Amino acid sequence: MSSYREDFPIFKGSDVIYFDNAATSQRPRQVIEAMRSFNDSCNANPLRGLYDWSVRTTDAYEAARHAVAHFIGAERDCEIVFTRNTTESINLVAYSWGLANLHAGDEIVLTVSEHHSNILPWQMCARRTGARLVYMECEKDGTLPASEYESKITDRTKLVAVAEVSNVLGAVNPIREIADVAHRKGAVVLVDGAQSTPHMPVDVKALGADFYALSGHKMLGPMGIGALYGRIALLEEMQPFLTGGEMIETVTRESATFAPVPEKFEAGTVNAMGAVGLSAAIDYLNGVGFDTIMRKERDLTGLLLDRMRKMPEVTVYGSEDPAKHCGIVTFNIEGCHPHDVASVLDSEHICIRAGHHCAQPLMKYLGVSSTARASLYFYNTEEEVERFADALTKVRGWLGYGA
Ligand code: 7TS
Repeated sequence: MSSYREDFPIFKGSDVIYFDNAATSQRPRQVIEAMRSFNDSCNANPLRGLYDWSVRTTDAYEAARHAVAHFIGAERDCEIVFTRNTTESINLVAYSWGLANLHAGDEIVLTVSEHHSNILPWQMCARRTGARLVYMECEKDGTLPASEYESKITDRTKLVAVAEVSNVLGAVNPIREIADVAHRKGAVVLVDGAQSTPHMPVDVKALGADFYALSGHKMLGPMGIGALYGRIALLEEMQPFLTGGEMIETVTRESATFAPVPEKFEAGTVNAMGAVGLSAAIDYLNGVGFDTIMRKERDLTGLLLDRMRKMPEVTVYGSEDPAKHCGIVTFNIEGCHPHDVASVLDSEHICIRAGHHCAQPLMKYLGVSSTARASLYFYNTEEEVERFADALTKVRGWLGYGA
């Protein structure tokens, strides 16, 4: 029994096996308590009030910004813009930076394994500016060969937008190497960190990221809070994405001047309680430590892959090496639709994901229309993996295909 599991109220007295952590993680008591304490002690509209509760809300919100900056190695707190999630962070860059800086003939380089959140905003930019999308192809296990980024990032490249970790294969992209090539060509690098911040230490400076997007709900925090890191020089020259209250300096009937970053990008009332929750999630992750998180995920994934290798009807996608999965195990069972696999496992109180995982170009590349996906996190247990593997051996029988 993992002692970490006991920190998560949702598992108390429950036999549910939650293996959909790549979609959203669960929240420990410490996060829930931090949000409750904020709610019960000082909830008010931040940034505008001059009374104690509003000032304390503002302080808590700015402390959370500092926590995120420190967590991902940003030099300055103002390089962190709070958003709703990774999707909004990437859209902010697409609308504010992309539409202003991309032109006909420019190229935006992506990988074929991107989540739709890191494809659609660039399709929009390409449509509206005349820029072109160029895809780097990965190997079947998700590895991105150096020849891809060395050949596809060229003098025409203005932006390279890549996920640090694939949400389907769990493969980690060589961001530093990609960024070095991109910067040599004068391109800007956006990193989608939705699947990396929950699993590994991140240092945006060491990675060479110019922009870095993350979601709180995938790293033990609440839904509705995410962040965008942007290099200060880039953020300062960008126009706002959304406009309205709290992001201005002065407004006349005809025009406005904007507040400095990051307020320029945080129009309207912000999600202060979400930020407090995200900050508590960061404290919790740091308390467990990424060494422990990575070791536990590797051990659990290794156990699951060992069990699955003994099931000839099961095809696993991704690396043979459990350390290269970030807890994500994507698979199919011969003759069974992944939706049926997920539904029948649900009746055993096992939560997994099935479908295209918002990565249809990757599905096409892998030659499948959909897959099942179990995604583990450090609070899962060996016992859960064994119960899940036992259930997998029975899926074909339950679905009427014989044992
Ligand atoms: N990028 C990656 C790599 C992701 O895995 C996801 C969500 C997103 C972006 C979007 O994150 P959001 O918080 O803005 O929604 N991935 C998944 C998933 O794999 N299953 O459900 C959501």
